Amino acid sequence: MTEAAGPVAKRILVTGGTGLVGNAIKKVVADGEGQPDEEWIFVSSRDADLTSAAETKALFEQHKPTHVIHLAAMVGGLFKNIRYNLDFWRRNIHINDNVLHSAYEMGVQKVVSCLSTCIFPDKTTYPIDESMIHNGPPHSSNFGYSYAKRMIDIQNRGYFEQHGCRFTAVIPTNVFGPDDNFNIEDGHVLPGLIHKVYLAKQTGSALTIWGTGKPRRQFIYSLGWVPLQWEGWGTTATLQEPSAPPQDLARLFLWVLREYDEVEPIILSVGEEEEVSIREAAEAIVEAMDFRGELVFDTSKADGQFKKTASNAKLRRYLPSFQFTPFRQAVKETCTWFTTNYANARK
Ligand code: NAP
Ligand code: GFB
Repeated sequence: MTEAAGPVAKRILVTGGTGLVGNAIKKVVADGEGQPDEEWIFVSSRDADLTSAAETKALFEQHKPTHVIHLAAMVGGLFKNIRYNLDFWRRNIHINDNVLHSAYEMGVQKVVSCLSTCIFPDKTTYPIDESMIHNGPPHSSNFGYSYAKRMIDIQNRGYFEQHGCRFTAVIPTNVFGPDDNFNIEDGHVLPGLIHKVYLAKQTGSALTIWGTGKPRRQFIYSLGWVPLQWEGWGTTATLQEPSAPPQDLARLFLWVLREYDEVEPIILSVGEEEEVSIREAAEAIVEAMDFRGELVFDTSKADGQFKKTASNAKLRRYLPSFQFTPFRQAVKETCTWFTTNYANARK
């Protein structure tokens, strides 16, 4: 997908443009937040397999981007990570090296890559901040993904020191929203539980929550609000008009791309006080979907990392008045999106 609204000064290539975060950025840009001097190009694995150096180079030569938002990655929830740590490491290391090196070779002015708060040390003090990435081993459940993501920070520093490149990274907490991967076995907890509630309502069965429900997470909404007439979904969702200016992760990406000048990464997170337990997250879904059945905890399943409470103090220093959509409202919108788009949702 390419969008240009005027004389183009920036050609922005978004890798992973068909995923949860890529789709949210696409919607925000399509909804009028793209600037006249920007051309946006959203690509997926169908345009190039970024584990291949040759295909990555060809993609960059085709589009000649001046800026890159690098989202493409092998992504998954706790249980997919446990099963495929080696694949997470190898694929993501190849993807990241190919993208960053092609960006360097093509003279790209700025790259914003995407890390994750799960890359921080498991044994740590809280809250976690940007200075702590390399302090100790990540949680063992996702060491492959985490070490691969940490190496982006190493490469960014290297490209800056040796070549003066402005390659940086953001560190979001657990993301959710429309266009997520709702696959129960492979996906993250919120889309997985939304899908499970949807099925449990149909069959009149209990909702099984994996683990104890005690681990804690900070969730960030991908989108902020959903345009009522977004045609890309095939169906029009019935959702609330926003009462406040739309916010959240996609808009933070636009801000980082346009205004954040550090090579050092920045955590994109709601406040520490917004952290919820998995049980509370499940209860928000139950309420949003009006599920009346029983809740069962399958404690034979892993809990994963207990918590990764992150500080958004750095973000707040830059954007003191930035507003996040309240968690329950965002969950409600996501549940509505999933039920409305069930036929076409990734699951
Ligand atoms: P997602 O929905 O799974 O989307 C992944 C994207 O990467 C898709 O567009 C996919 O293309 C593309 N991709 C995967 N392998 C590729 C390959 N070999 N070559 C080219 N493209 C490839 O992921 P997401 O949740 O939006 O995540 C976006 C970024 O945010 C990732 O870097 C992830 O690590 C990071 N992040 C995610 C979370 C979260 O909770 N979801 C939290 C923190 C950070 P296809 O559609 O063609 O498969
Ligand atoms: O989102 P999630 O899979 O990943 O959440 P992480 C896992 C937590 O939710 C664990 C519980 O405590 C699970 O026991 N849980 C309960 C469930 N029910 C379910 C369910 O139906 N599905 C899933 N998936 N979990 C991931 C990392 O960690 O965070 C990734 O492994 C990635 O690498 C992502 O970075 C952001 O938050 O534990």
